Amino acid sequence: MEKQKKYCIGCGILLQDENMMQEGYTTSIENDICSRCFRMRNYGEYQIITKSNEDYIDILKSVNKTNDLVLYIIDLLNVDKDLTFFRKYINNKAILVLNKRDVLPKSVKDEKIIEYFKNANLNFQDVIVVSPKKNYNIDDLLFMIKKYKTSKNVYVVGHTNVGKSTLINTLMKNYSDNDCFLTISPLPSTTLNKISIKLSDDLTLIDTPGLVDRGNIVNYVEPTLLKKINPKKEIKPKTYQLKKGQCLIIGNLVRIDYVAGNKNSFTVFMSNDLKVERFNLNNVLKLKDLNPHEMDVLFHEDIVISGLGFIKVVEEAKVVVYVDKNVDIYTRRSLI
Ligand SMILES: Nc1nc2c(ncn2[C@@H]2O[C@H](COP(=O)(O)OP(=O)(O)OP(=O)(O)O)[C@@H](O)[C@H]2O)c(=O)[nH]1
Ligand SMILES: [Mg+2]
Repeated sequence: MEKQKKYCIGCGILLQDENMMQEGYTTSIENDICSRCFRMRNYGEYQIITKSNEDYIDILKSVNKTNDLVLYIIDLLNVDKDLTFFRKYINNKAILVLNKRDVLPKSVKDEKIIEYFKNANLNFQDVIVVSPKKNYNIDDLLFMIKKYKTSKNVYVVGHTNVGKSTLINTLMKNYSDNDCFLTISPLPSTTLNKISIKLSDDLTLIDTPGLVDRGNIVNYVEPTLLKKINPKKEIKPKTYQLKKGQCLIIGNLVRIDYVAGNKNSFTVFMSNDLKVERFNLNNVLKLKDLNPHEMDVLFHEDIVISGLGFIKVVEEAKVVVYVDKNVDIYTRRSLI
């Protein structure tokens, strides 16, 4: 008789008890979770699995074939470089959920953040700012879901690490008696498959694996450093008045040389645990062996260092940014 297929309730992988070296291994098929999820939850031991982004695109295509509502999740500290990417694949009705509100300063108004995304004309039914970690705006989100859903099923999609599984766990904790044990972690590719979670008789949330951003710094730092990079608390922005010829060094990971422009203001929005230092650029050689990237920053733009956060620059500036060669850096209109 053929064995019945069973999937991990933490990450969605097909469970198997035959090969320890392969995905989905569990000591006994009686278990509900795989060994990888078990170790992440109980010991904080993380094991990176590299998922191909074709799988992610296949998932988007399969969601597109349904008529179901989609929650598109964005991490406010790591806003996608290309916001239109999602719409290349998904025509469904969708709500834009701006997640991890708690890490941006309280002084920034939600309306201002929402306005930024509404101006991008991305064709969402609605836009909402939330923080599942702080249980912020989750009631309003559920209200929106009920208002716009087209069937029982609601898909939760977005890049890896934006907090999709955390959001579903929080919705379930708040509004359902059913158990929900989605595994969450600070590493990319935690969720490996679609997972349906029944919140009530007329609402099922479907978690999905996220798109891995190869340019995100989390792929290139030691797991121990991840804790420092991922802000746990509200970011206290650090402002520096810089003159041409000065530089900022951030957490021994990034160096920004200000090479041309008038007296200028640089505000760093990154984890409080990352030390920021200012030097005269001729006096220090630190991090100069990293890949240099010359950039022209326009009036009121941010310099984004993928996975770390951003630096708001007020006036026009020419800068040289030194960072690991794989990490994506770019400018965008100031978020806040
Ligand atoms: N500060 C903050 N961190 C959050 C919040 N929600 C999730 N996180 C953190 O973000 C990281 C990723 O969370 P996950 O829920 O695993 O993200 P995901 O989108 O499911 O990731 P994949 O399964 O890899 O696609 C974890 O370290 C979470 O603790 C939030 O509201 N605020
Ligand atoms: Mg997940």
